[in-house]
Amino acid sequence: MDRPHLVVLTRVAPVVLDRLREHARVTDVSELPRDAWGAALADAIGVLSSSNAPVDAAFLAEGPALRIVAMQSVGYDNVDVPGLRARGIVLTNSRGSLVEAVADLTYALVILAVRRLGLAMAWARSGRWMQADAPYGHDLAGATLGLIGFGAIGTAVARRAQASGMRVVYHTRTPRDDDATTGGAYRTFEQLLREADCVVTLVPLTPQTRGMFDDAAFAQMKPTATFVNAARGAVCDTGALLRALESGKIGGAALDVTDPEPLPPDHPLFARDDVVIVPHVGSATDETRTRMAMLAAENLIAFIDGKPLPTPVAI
Ligand code: 8YV
Repeated sequence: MDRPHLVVLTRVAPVVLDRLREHARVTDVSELPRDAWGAALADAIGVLSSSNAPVDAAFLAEGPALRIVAMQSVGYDNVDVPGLRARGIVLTNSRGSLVEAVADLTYALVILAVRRLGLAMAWARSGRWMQADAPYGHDLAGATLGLIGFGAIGTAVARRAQASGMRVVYHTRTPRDDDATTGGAYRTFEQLLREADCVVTLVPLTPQTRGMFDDAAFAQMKPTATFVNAARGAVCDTGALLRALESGKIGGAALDVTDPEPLPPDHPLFARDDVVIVPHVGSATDETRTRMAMLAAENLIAFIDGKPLPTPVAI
């Protein structure tokens, strides 16, 4: 009997491909142009994708035999969920496999933003240091970190912040019942914006969160406060962020994600010393990305073997 055909859409470690090939015929199209994927997708029963390989309606139309989409990512906002639901296609993600790496990167952005290290690096590189010391940043100790989204990654960021002496407040749709354990304190969105010295987004991109950081949101933040986006670029209105920085409504920003993404190198945000931008590298370590991809592979293998899926997404 023909072995089931799986297609890998994103770059993964060889060990992951080897693991999949123990159970299926595998085609890796990650190095091919998107318009060359059709031949492989024609009989594929499953794909391994990620946040930078959209599984949209056009993609689904090229995969008539598709039965499972396994994401090497937590987010799946680039997946046509209604399209999967209509065809009974199963979706899985890599939740739980990237928490510490993303929390490290997120807290690195907090430090960069609060201490104004983007400006300090530009000050040194530009030669201004030859004339004067760089402008001061702010202490982490005693400052308030405001987390929008307080799940596994948010609580891991909170641990890092509390180790630096930061107070942690958070906003979620419903308050958690373990604030005594996490050390976090629930705030409404508006309360958090007014209180936080650094606001961090860690929410999935949904119709409710898209554009939630707009002119009105930034206007409620302290003018000395900074903004960190470690969620999805479109959670923030990029024009509103630029206006808030230009008008002094906020003191700076550090971004792991942008809208659009990638952000063109001539974008005005790149020209600003009070903005640090990294190219969506929250989970981008050898160890974590391999762990994420292996979890996606184990979901595909479990599906082929008719066993319970490790990390299914209810759609
Ligand atoms: C990666 C992510 O950017 O997990 C997510 O949702 O955004 C990150 O882990 C990427 O999606 C992994 O390929």
